[in-house]
Parts: sequence; structure tokens; C-alpha cells
Amino acid sequence: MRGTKPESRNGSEDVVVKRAVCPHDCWDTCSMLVHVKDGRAVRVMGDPDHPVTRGYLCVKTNHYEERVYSPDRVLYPMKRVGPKGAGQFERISWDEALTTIAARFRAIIAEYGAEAILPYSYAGTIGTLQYGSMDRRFFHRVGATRLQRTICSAAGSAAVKSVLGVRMGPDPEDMVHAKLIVVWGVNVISSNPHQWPIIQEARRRGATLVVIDPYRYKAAREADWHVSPRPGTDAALALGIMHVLVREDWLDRDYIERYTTGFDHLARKVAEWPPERAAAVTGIAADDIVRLARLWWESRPAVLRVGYGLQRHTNGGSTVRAICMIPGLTGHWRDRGGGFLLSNSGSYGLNSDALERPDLMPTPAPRTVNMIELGKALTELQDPPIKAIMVYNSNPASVAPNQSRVLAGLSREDLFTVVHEQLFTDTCKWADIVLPATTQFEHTDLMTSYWHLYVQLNEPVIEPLGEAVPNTELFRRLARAMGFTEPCFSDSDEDLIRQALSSGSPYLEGITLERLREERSIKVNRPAAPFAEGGFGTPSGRLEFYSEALAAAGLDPVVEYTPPAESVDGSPELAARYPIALITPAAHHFLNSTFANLPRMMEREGAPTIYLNPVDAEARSIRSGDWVRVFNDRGSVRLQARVGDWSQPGVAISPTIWWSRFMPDGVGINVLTLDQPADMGGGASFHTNLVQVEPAEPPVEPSR
Ligand SMILES: Nc1nc2c(c(=O)[nH]1)N[C@H]1C(S)=C(S)[C@@H](COP(=O)(O)OP(=O)(O)OC[C@H]3O[C@@H](n4cnc5c(=O)[nH]c(N)nc54)[C@H](O)[C@@H]3O)O[C@H]1N2
Ligand SMILES: Nc1nc2c(c(=O)[nH]1)N[C@H]1C(S)=C(S)[C@@H](COP(=O)(O)OP(=O)(O)OC[C@H]3O[C@@H](n4cnc5c(=O)[nH]c(N)nc54)[C@H](O)[C@@H]3O)O[C@H]1N2
Ligand SMILES: [Mo]
Repeated sequence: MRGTKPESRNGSEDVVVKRAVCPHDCWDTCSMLVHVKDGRAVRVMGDPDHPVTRGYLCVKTNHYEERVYSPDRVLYPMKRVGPKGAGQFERISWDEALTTIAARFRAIIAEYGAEAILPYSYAGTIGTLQYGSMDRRFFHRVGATRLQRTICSAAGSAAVKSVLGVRMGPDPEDMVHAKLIVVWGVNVISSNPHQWPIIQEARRRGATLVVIDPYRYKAAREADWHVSPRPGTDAALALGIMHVLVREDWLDRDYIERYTTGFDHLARKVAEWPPERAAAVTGIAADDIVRLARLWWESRPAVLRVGYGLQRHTNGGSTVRAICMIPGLTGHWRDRGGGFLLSNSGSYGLNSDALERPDLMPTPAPRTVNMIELGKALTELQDPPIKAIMVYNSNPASVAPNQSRVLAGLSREDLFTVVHEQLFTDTCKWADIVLPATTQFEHTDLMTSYWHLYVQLNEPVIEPLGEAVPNTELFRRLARAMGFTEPCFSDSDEDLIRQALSSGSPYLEGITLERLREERSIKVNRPAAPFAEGGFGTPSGRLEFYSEALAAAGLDPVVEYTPPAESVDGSPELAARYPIALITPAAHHFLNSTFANLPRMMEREGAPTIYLNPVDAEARSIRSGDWVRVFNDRGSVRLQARVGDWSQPGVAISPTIWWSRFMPDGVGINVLTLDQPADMGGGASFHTNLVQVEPAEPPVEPSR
């Protein structure tokens, strides 16, 4: 229990220090202190009292005021006055905006049916209310096409659910007790900066750090051991490790017997994966695979800290399934701080049905569109075609894969596009109507994390800028304009928070809005080692090495390695033309496309970059600092090369996501990326791409 008041004065008379919570789509969900002077946020700091934030923020949010007051802020409703995509807009009133949207929606529904309307949103904020509440109610009531929100974590989530039944793992604060931490496909320096001091503390107490990542980024360099697999081959690595565990009988037979099911199926499967076979697939020496298995078996507690990077491949579901099974064999779930952690999202138990009201949907339920296939949906879908898209919490013109196809869709003259945004993004350019959105400093939200275990309350610290409104208020207004009379469209943000907390989940026991107002941050009542004595959320109640549900869905009920769709093994002909595997992970100074318009962040990030291995660079006469053209059948971008030991030969890395307007040729990295759904959950495949690289002219105007 923390008694810190939500508001206090600092030394200077006219500065008030207020609490806020970072809203961004990131593991850390930090507690912030905002210095407010004359109604303006002037300084932002990490909350020193918060056990996870520990007084510091990341490089991006340290100057959050620069984002809030950016000259790119959208302050008023606007309508398009020039040709589609030309970026000419004129200010209009909220009345005119709402009347126009409601009239267009009604006309489209009358002519094509409600499924011709598509909402498009993701996690511009992960706040419970602004991520998904009133908006979901609205589109359910409309009967619009439903969006499958797959762009980030869908393959891994489906995989974890199939093995554990619930997205949960150890409390990250307990990882200080671990004797082995395996950081597997998560960039703990850039994407999860507060994991790093926990790892460092564990190492001071004697822990070994292993990083498994094709990208030799900072943590990989500082690790005790860096293991660099070929992208998209981690399932083979995990199968090889499990082969050794079974062969050597490095098994917790009691745990397997009591709390798991399907061991015999798995044992037969891993028998086919001796380390030599896994080595040939992954590029990791067979001896190293044995050494990894031994290190895992001999270390207690030990944890697999797995990230979303490794599931952004066409085989991402089976990859996560395979890795997730390892602690079930060895009983590492028994220990505090041990086991496997991809996501702790299942640790909160908020009442999402009350927030989203799926009961408002017509029957039968409307069709769905997978958000990573946006380009296809806008250009090919019929019966009915998509005639209107409403974008909020997302910047699809920059972030969605196969960008050329997305832009072909967004440029359709007959498509009615509404964008609710804080900043004038690449997507706004394609809008018919742009609406102003508040930032976290201007609205209320209930925050959870997908990594730590604190529920936090964010309340506004400044007045809304211009005529900006929160997502919840926008959809209240739209519901009125559409003539919806259900009382749920009048719920206030406070009502929504109470409804979210009303699930009756034991994790939330005693956590109320009143207590949150007082304490701001409260840890959920969740066991520290959630599966120490079983308690899995699967149909069998056990950890499932074999899944009946997957078998029924026509998927492999155990697990198998399949090469990524674009790879030397998966598509040899394509690989002959495009020999380089390109992964496009998180940039240190951006958060997806967020922050990527701020001069300070662009300055620090440098230029749109590709990291090349010396072997690949020399073969092409490319030196560090040269500009190169990176291309495949989907498109082409220019990037600046950096040559070094960043990866194995044949693997390149480009940190993302630069806005297209700051790219040399006006298109972003996602012209190269694949819009093929992964093997589970319809997930994204941003890191499965084959490309060719060749020298190019430097841009006439450097990217800024
Ligand atoms: N600074 C910063 N922080 C962020 C974000 C950001 O863009 N910038 N994005 C936020 C969001 S939305 C998310 S989902 C998370 C994402 O955070 P992460 O889970 O860290 O996801 P990525 O950056 O895609 O990839 C993480 C790591 O996986 C590696 N990787 C790629 N392919 C493979 C593979 O086949 N095998 C293995 N073993 N590793 C692989 C990449 O090289 C990278 O180092 O971070 C959040 N935090
Ligand atoms: N090549 C490549 N592409 C990727 C990835 C990758 O690793 N490589 N990562 C993918 C991942 S992990 C993700 S999660 C997606 C993320 O894709 P997006 O969800 O589109 O995330 P952002 O780029 O951060 O853009 C979010 C937008 O929401 C806006 N926003 C923020 N808060 C609010 C609000 O309260 N209301 C409204 N109306 N708008 C708001 C922000 O201003 C911002 O423009 O990108 C994916 N794209
Ligand atoms: Mo994400």
C-alpha cells in the first residue's frame, strides 16, 4: 500500500506535481509524475515510489510534454477539401463532423448493409477505457464488420492459451531470485527497459543471462551468452532442447504426472529432434543446444522471458507453443520467479463483457476482418465491400504490413475514411474527416500492464487541448448522432471504470475506484508462482503438451517446426532472388510509429537504418554510412547501412517504424513486409521477409 497523494506541490509555489500513467503499448506501463505550471505540463518524470518504475522513464516518455504540445497535434475537427491523399483540410465544427459521419454511415448501411463499415483500432493507448469500451459498444450496435486485432501478439497469445490456458507467468519483480534468465526474442533494453534492472539485480545475486536473438543488440552484447538463431527457427531450437531434456531424463516426473497431459505425445515428437537436426535448422551448434538444456535443468529458479519478436513470423504460434512447454517438463513453474513469461495480461480479470457489450451485436454476428489483411480487405472484399473505415488508436498507413496494398485501399475515392487522432499521422492524410483526440494527460483511464501486476488509475493533469475529446466521448457523441438510445451510451468514464472492476475476479478483490484514487497503483491479488501446483486454465485443467482443441481445429495437437513462409527452407526459389532475411523490430526511440515525428527522437534515432553483416555488405560493396535500396516483390525503400556483427550472414535488421513522410522515397518499411497470417491466432508476420539489398544514391534531402 502506498499512501502517496495523487497531487502535491513541489518547492516552487506555482508548480503542481500530479500523477499520471504512461498509456503506451509497452510492457512497462510506468507511473509518471507531471509538473504542471499555469495549466501546462512542463516536466515529466518517473515515479520514484513505484516499485517497478523506480523513478525513471524511457528515453521516449522523459519528454512527454513534447508529444502533448507537438505542432503536429490535431486540435479541431477537419474535413478534406482537396483530392484524396493530398492533405488539404479545412476546420469544421464538431456538429458538422458528427452530422456528416452519421449521414454517411446511414446511407452506407441503407445501400450496402452495416458490414460495409469497418472499425480499425489498435493500441495507441492500452488504457482499459480508451483502448476498447464505448467504441466496441458503438460498432456492435451498428452491426459493423468486426476487426480481429492481431497485429501484435495474436499468434503468441493463442499459443500460450493452448498450453497454459491463460496468459500468465511469474511476477517480473520475483525474477531477481532467478539463477538463470533466458531473454528470448524480446528487446529488453528498448522495449522493456524496466526489465533490465531486474536482470542486473539477479546477476548481482549470481544469475546467468542468456539472450536468444538473431539481433546482437545491447543486451545480447552484455549477456553471459548470446545465442543467435536464424529468424523464425526457434521452434526447432526448443524441440532440440526438449529432446535433450527427455533423453537425459532431466525431467520433473512428479510435476509432469500431477499437472500436465500429453507427455507421451511430446516425448515421441521430440525424439525426432536430436540436437544435430535442430542445429542444421537454427544455425546453432549442437553442443550449444545440449549446453542450453543442461543450464536450464541445473538452474533453479530459472525463467524464460519470451517476447513478441519471435512470434512475428508465419510459424510464430508453434514457436511459442514449443518454448512454453519447456518449464512443464522440468517443473520450473514450482519456483517464485521461475517458469515462462510472455504476457501477464490474464492476471487482472477485468469485466470486458460489461465494457464492450457484445450482446448489442445483431445475430448472426457480423463477419470479421483480420487487421493485418487491411490492404486486401479494402481492395478485394465483396458482399459487401468496405465503404467506410473509422480509424482510432492506430496509424495503419505506417504500421500495417504490405503497405502498397493498404495505400491502394486508402486512396479509393469511394471509401469514406474517418480518423480520430492526437497527431496528424500518415493515415490522417488519407482521411475525409479528421477528429481531434485527447492524450493521456487530458483524459481518464484505468491502466493494467501485460508484464507487471499493478492496476493504476490515470486522471487528467491538464485541460484538453483545442477541441480534443477522448475516445469514450467521441463514441458517446456518435451514438447520439446515430440515434442510439440504449442507456449504456450515456455511461460516464467513472461508470466504465466501476464496470471494468466489477467482474468478481478474486484478483481484483478489494480494488475499487475509491482506493485507486487514494493509492493510484495497487497490485492485483494473484499468486506469485501461479502454476506451482497446477491450476492451468486449459480444458483439461493441466498444462497441455497435447491439445484436443487444436486437433479439433485441424492444427498440430503437439507441436512441429515449419520453416517460415519466406526463408531458405520455406521458399528456396524466392530465397535465390532475395537472399537476405529482414527482421523489422522495435526502434529504441520510437514506439511503433508513435514518437517518430518528434525532432528530438528522430535526431537520436539517426536515419532509417539497416544493420548488415560484413559478409553481406562486402559482397555488395556496401560500407557503413552508405545508402542502400532494400527491395522484394512487394516494394522498395532506401535505408542507411550500418555494417557490423549484428547478425549471422544472410540476416539483416531494420528498427521501425519511421513515418513515410520522413522516408527518402515517401514510403515506409512496411512496403516490404508480408501480410500473411501466422499459423495461430491470425497473427502478424512482420519479421518473415526475404529481401535483396543493393547500393543506392543517398537521398537528395536527408530524411529530415
Ligand atoms: N522502444 C520501443 N519500445 C517498444 C516498442 C517500440 O516500437 N519501441 N513497441 C512496443 C510494442 S507494441 C510491443 S508489442 C513490444 C514489442 O517488443 P518485443 O517483444 O521486444 O518485439 P520486437 O521488437 O518485435 O522484437 C523483439 C526481439 O525479437 C527479435 N526477433 C525477431 N525475430 C526473432 C526470431 O525469429 N527469434 C528470436 N529469438 N528473436 C527474434 C528481434 O531481433 C528483437 O530483438 O514492445 C513495446 N515497446
Ligand atoms: N514492420 C513492422 N511493423 C510493425 C511492427 C514491427 O515490429 N515491424 N510492430 C507491430 C506492432 S507490435 C504493433 S502493436 C503495431 C502498432 O501499430 P499502432 O497501433 O498503429 O501503433 P502506433 O504506431 O503507436 O500508432 C498508434 C496511434 O494511435 C494514436 N493514439 C494514441 N492514443 C490515442 C487515443 O487515446 N485516441 C486516439 N484516437 N488515438 C490515439 C497515436 O497518436 C498513434 O498515431 O505496429 C505493428 N507494425
Ligand atoms: Mo505491439
